[in-house]
Amino acid sequence: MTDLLTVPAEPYGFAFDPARTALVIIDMQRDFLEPGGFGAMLGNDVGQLRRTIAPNRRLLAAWRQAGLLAIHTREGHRPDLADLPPAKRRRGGGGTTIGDSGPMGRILVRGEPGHDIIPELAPAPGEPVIDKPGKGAFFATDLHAILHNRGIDRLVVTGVTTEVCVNTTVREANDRGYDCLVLADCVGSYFPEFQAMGLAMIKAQGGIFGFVADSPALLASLAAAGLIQPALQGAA
Ligand code: C5J
Repeated sequence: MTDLLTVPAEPYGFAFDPARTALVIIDMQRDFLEPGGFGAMLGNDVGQLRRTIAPNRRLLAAWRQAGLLAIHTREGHRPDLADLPPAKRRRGGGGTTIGDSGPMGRILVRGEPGHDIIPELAPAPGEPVIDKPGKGAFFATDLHAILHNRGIDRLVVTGVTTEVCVNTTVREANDRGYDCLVLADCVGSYFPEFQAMGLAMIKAQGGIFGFVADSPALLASLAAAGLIQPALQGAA
């Protein structure tokens, strides 16, 4: 077994065995992040999410170089919307909603352009992609089975949005026995106050849901262990 590494984090250091740790990148989808997508159409400032692209790219490149498991998720529904709860469809303040035509195809429907992961973070062959109908990545998916079968007990969680799908996934993971490290510079919210609170809630009360650090701290620990080239710590 690989020695445990420790990343300086809040509320205290996050110890992990890289071979038993997966990077889970949540919902870095075009409709959430791109200027012409559904999120922008609703009037959100996608810049708040786009600032996470460069650090996620850096992290993913390092993670791959270290030969570790990276998993991608996408929020979306079947084209017939049979897996879309009426309550989820109803909510959203009226107007254009899930399943309707949007600027990048039908909103949050699998197979539509807006449902795709942004090209900057496209999954590599062999990296699992989890299509999830809910906010959490464990609900109605095979994520837990995939992690369990690979002996994974720690997660590094990044993606969007901090207070919705990232928080929900971390809480689901916590209840299933995983330790989660959330990287503050690699998660984003359209709302700065939710970004701050979303992170504060995870690390509160001695890490009630998990740990929070920045990606350079994790990259430094991988480099110190010789798992990545030191150059990758700063490469975009
Ligand atoms: C939302 C998500 N915000 N990925 N989805 O509806 O956080």
